[in-house]
Amino acid sequence: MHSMKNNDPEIHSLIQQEEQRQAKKIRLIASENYVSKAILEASGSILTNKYSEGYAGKRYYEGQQIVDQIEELAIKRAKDLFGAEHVNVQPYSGSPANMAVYLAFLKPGDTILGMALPHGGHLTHGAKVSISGKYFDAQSYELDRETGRLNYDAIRQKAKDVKPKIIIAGHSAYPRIPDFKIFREIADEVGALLMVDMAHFAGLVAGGVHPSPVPYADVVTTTTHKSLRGPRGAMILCKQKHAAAIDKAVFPGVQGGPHDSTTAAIAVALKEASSDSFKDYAAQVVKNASVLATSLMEKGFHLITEGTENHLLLVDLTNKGLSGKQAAKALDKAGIVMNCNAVPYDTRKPFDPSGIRMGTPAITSRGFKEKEIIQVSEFIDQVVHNFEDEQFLQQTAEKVEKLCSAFPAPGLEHL
Ligand code: DSN
Repeated sequence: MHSMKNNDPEIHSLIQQEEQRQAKKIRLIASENYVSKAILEASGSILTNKYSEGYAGKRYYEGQQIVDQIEELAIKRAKDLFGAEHVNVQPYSGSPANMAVYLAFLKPGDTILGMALPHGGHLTHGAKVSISGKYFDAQSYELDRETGRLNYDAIRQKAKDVKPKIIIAGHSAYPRIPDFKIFREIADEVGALLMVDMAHFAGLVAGGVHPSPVPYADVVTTTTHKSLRGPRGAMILCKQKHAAAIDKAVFPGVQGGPHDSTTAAIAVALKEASSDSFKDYAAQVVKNASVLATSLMEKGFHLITEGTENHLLLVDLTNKGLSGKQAAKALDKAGIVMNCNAVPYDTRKPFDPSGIRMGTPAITSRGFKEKEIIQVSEFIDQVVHNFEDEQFLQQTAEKVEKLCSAFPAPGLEHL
């Protein structure tokens, strides 16, 4: 970043500080990761100079000889990796991707049915504060009060009651594997389309350690930067019969020109995700989450659904005597970064809920395995019990930094 150092030392210095932060902390935000140097290079390439509204062979501006090939390669790689009939790689991120699906199939006021936000749904699945909840009649299903799991009988009944045009599965804070076949059956019973937002677990699907929603869903949306370990972007995968509606909804419906540098970086990420080493990575992500869950439960932590089958854990801290925000703040000071999170039927407010969410994609990318995960669980346990002891938090941060220094993160090996 020599040019930036000369041209804009302030931003240069801030990015360097962020590099240090990412290198020295245990990053457990379930939706974050470390991308490879190759993906960073594509993201920061001269493709950022190009405008390319439209699709390959049908652009509004000229000079698309190279960009068309890049976008077609990204699409081919996504189709091959996920077995999809049609893929659009242009959405800027997950929220615009989901908006495009609604635009493709809905009119304002139509009914959608998604998981309630406090139960692990995403903002764009119909939360009242989101356009998805303001422009549509957004109905929601909740998790079972006893088990914390999806209750398919209740979802079926809700679908019959509200008759949605779209049912949304795939969630942001659900530690279990949804049954896409049952969601398909429910959608068929009420004449709805099935949309699966696989943003969180796309990398696990790519790595073959999570069932794929692609055979069951009319449309699958995903970000590319979570467990899939690509750049900040998104894709929409769909059946061929929906291809024209989806493409038209992305452009010109929701967006203008695609970010070609991101498209190239998505293509690189998809190549990486097709490798055998990515299969090993995905398997280790799940193994690490499972070990972290077991180790925390042994220490008296209450995990929603008593464990995990994917990359994330949701912990209710009520029995530990501190809130999710208090825990997340203390852990951050101790070098362990995660987010506070509502738990199902939470009695606390969303900004200071009862739980914390953590995931293993990023720490697995830097090579943490079972031994390090046990160490992480011990750090978390100790911090939760000493959350007001600033000196203890500082000492833990030093231990965290030492552990991290033995596991250089992808893209940050130069530090
Ligand atoms: N913000 C993401 C998450 O953390 O789950 C979802 O978009």
